[in-house]
Parts: sequence; structure tokens; C-alpha cells
Amino acid sequence: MADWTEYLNFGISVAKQAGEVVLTAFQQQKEVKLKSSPADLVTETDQRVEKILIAAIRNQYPQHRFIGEESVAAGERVELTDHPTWIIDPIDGTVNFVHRFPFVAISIAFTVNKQVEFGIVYSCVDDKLFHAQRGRGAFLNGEPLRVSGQEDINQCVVVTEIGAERDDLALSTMTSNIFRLLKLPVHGVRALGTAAVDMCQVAAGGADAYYHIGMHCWDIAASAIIIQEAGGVVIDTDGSEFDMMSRRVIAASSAAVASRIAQVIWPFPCRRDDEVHHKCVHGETGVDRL
Ligand code: LIP
Repeated sequence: MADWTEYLNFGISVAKQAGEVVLTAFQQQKEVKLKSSPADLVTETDQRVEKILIAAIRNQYPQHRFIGEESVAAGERVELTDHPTWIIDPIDGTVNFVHRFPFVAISIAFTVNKQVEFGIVYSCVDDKLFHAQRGRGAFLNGEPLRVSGQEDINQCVVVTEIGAERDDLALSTMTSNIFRLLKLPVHGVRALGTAAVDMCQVAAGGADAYYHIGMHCWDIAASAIIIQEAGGVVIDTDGSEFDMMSRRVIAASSAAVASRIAQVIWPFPCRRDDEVHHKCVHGETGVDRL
């Protein structure tokens, strides 16, 4: 197994530096623009932080490639190749950032031959750096992470998100999913507003599962490997193998909990990340999704 530690350490250093930019802007007034829906926000800081991250990494590794949330929003294609590729969400939890709700994260995943080799999630406000390298464990600020190992769905705290969709089909699907889970019952359902930080709660054992439909590869590519290296499982919402481009995920403390959630929740149709340009126009009938 290749050793990507040098690249990981560089990624951690640029994430921390970019985190200082996010934290400074967090307290300031922000100019907000809309993307695919009235709840899909972007600020100048999202764009600036992504440029800072890509410029720093490209300067160190000129041959590497990038998939960045705001670059894709500006029209770049989502194309995952065998080349070393950095998958970047400069601010995961932009709505939280705009409202100063204190859960915002920089998410960076690194792939080679289309396989994630390491992931970094830096939760800026509470200064929590989660990372994992394939085959080498998961860590929070240097301390090892382990999932809860919970196998009984009725003993679970489940994290999810409502997301940015505001059309009837997506909202009715997501709210009915929460209803069915609560009726099992589960101990509780939580949502922090950032997929990356949500999933890191599962890796740390504070929550037992996470599921979502509609997020993007840059939201979850890093936190997926963090959960896997903490001993958890990550699958598609239909129970099949996880595919970061599918926009569907279940991540859990055990296979038993993951498969039980797959039986209860329903997806709504979303185009894959690698199938559509993200210059979505919020049309009369809602977002350009399918
Ligand atoms: C966010 C996700 C969150 C989802 C939001 C949004 P962003 O990512 O992390 O899970 O509910 O709709 O997609 O846009 O803040 O990077």
C-alpha cells in the first residue's frame, strides 16, 4: 500500500491555513448569492477559500487535478480520473456560515486511480481536525477515532440533512424518511447543516448513523473514509456499494444499522455529480435535477 503521508500532511497544513480565512470571515458581514435553489447559498469567501486551497496545492503538486464545489458551480465538469485528484469543499455548511451557526468545515479528499487515499475535515469554529488515511486509522486532533459499534437501530442517534432542495417531491421524501425512522423508533435524529461534520460525529461515536440524498461528492468524500477507517460502514441508500458520485449515502457504526436504514428510507431522483454541469438554473418548476 502506497504511503501518502507527505501529501496528507500538506493537505492538513493548507486546511488549517484556509481555516483562519474562514474564521475571520465568519464574524463579518457577507454578500450571499443563490445557486440551485433559494437555500443553496454561496459567498465570496467560499470562492476565495477554494482558490487559495487549489493554488497552494497546485503550486506543490502541479500535475494533480481538482474537483472543487465552486469551480464546478462556475461550469467545470466533475471528472474523476486515475490522476491524483483533490476533491474540495471550501466551506461545507455555507448556510451555517452565513448565519454564524457554528458548524462549518473545510473538506478535502485525495484520490488516486479513483480511490480515496485520505480525507481531511477541518471543523473551523471548534478547531477540530478529523483525518484518515486508507489502512492507517482515523483521528481527531491526533487522537484515534472509533465508531460506537451500535448494532441495534432502536438504540441509535441518526444524523441527516434536509439539504437545499425545496421542491415538493424532495421535501416530502426527506420528511417522510425522518418520520419512518422516528417511528421505529430511534433514540433521535439530528442535523448540523454540514454533511462532513455530520459524518464525523459517526466516526467519533457520538452518533450511530448518517444518511442523505442530494449532497455532492465534495461534501462526503473525505468524511466517508474517516468513518471507514474508524471502523464504520458506508453504503448506497439502496444497500449497494457506496459511489461518491451517486448523491446518496448511508454511513453507520455497523452493517446491521446501515442495512436497517436502507430498508426504511426512500431516495428521490438526483442526477449523478459526474452527469451534469452544476450551472443549475432555478427554473419555474424548481431546480434542474432530473
Ligand atoms: C451542504 C451540505 C449539507 C446539505 C446542504 C449543503 P455546502 O454543503 O453539507 O449536508 O444539507 O444542502 O449541500 O453547500 O454548504 O457546501
